[in-house]
Amino acid sequence: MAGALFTTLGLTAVVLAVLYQVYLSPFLAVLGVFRTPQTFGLDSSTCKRIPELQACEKIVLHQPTGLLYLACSDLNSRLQWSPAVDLFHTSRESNDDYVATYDPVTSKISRLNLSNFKKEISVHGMDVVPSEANADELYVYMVNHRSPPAGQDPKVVGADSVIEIFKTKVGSDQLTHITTVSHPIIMTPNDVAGQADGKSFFVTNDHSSKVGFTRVLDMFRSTTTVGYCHVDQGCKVAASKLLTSNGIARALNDTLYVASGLGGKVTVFEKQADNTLLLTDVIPIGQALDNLSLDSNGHLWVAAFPKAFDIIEQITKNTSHPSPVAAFRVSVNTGPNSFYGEKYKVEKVFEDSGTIVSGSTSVAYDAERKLLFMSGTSFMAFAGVASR
Ligand SMILES: *[C@@H]1O[C@H](CO)[C@@H](O)[C@H](O)[C@H]1NC(C)=O
Ligand SMILES: *[C@@H]1O[C@H](CO)[C@@H](O)[C@H](O)[C@H]1NC(C)=O
Ligand SMILES: *[C@@H]1O[C@H](CO)[C@@H](O)[C@H](O)[C@H]1NC(C)=O
Ligand SMILES: CC(=O)N[C@H]1CO[C@H](CO)[C@@H](O)[C@@H]1O
Repeated sequence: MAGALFTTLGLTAVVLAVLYQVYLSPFLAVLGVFRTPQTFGLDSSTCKRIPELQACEKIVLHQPTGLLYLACSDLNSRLQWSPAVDLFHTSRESNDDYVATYDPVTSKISRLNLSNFKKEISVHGMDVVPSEANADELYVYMVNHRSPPAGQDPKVVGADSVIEIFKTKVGSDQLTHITTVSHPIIMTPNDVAGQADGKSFFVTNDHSSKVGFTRVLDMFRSTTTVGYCHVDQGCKVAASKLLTSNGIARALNDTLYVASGLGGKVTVFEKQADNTLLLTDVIPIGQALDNLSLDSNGHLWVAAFPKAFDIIEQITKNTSHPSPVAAFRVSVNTGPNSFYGEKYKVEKVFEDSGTIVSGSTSVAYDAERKLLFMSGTSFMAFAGVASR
């Protein structure tokens, strides 16, 4: 009997060890539970903080002018209403959110006036795309986490999230609303990659349901999707069975990159003629990831969290809690290793323990002016980075 018991115990230990190796260990590694963040690549003397711009979750660079478009909120509102992290402490969406431009040359911040739009906006992911007809005209695609219709409890039904499409001119202080796209496929939108026609976009869903326990299981299962929507034709699922989809970025040749937040990797897709996405590559990064952006050299910039639990603490509880940050640059490998199957070169450009920059969720690189911009739920900063 004792022999059988030991065999059972031994087997259980083996099963647990295998489970640990296969599931938990890579997960804990990505989350950085045992990681000590490095400190390099950022110099506080060349960094500038912009205290007026707080809680800006997404920044988009307009490369020709160097102007930045930011989707911002207010620290306190973020702790009250953040559907992506199950914060519904108020029954209504935040009414302090706004879109601003920032000019790094003059340091001028302009809050944009939303015209033809009477509702509230609760921002999250955003994309700014020059129109294919006129490069001075920009389409702005925005996630809007609206509150559900009156009488419905957001804790029960979740947010009524939609994508808003606005139009603006480069440098203008006015965003003119074109349309609201609401569809069941836009369920838990996180980020959006817009097309130059002002009518269509890809959107990532960061969970498989708006509320409930299945959202916890989403951390371990490949359950999230990327949707494709066209204002005249509706939406469809463009890619599915993805792990914790987060930021999305589109290259001009219709390659799309989707960050897998807890997977610590970037998935690469080619857009097909029917607007579905074909998975072509997976780029391992090894840290919990957030938003992505492409620079004009075709390099992909990835904002990452060396210590995932610190950013969770900062986003959901204490906006002053320091959260280490890192940025990675991904380029096509042209060196000798490309022969051995390393198609992409992944470089860590900087890492900081949270003293200079803390909790950055979005990074954008101006390759012409050699300026790196970072924004996060609790701050914004920018730094000059040597070109390599
Ligand atoms: C915003 O734009 C509308 C329409 O042009 C205008 O009536 C309003 O005064 C503007 N508001 C601000 C604060 O500029
Ligand atoms: C598409 O563009 C990206 C970014 O410039 C580049 O890295 C990638 O190799 C291109 N893909 C194809 C299939 O040409
Ligand atoms: C928030 O974090 C800061 C920095 O670690 C700490 O000093 C402060 O006591 C924390 N506040 C709360 C309410 O825990
Ligand atoms: C588009 C976007 O903002 N995506 C992520 C950026 O970072 C915040 C904070 O972690 C996330 O909540 C967003 O999902």
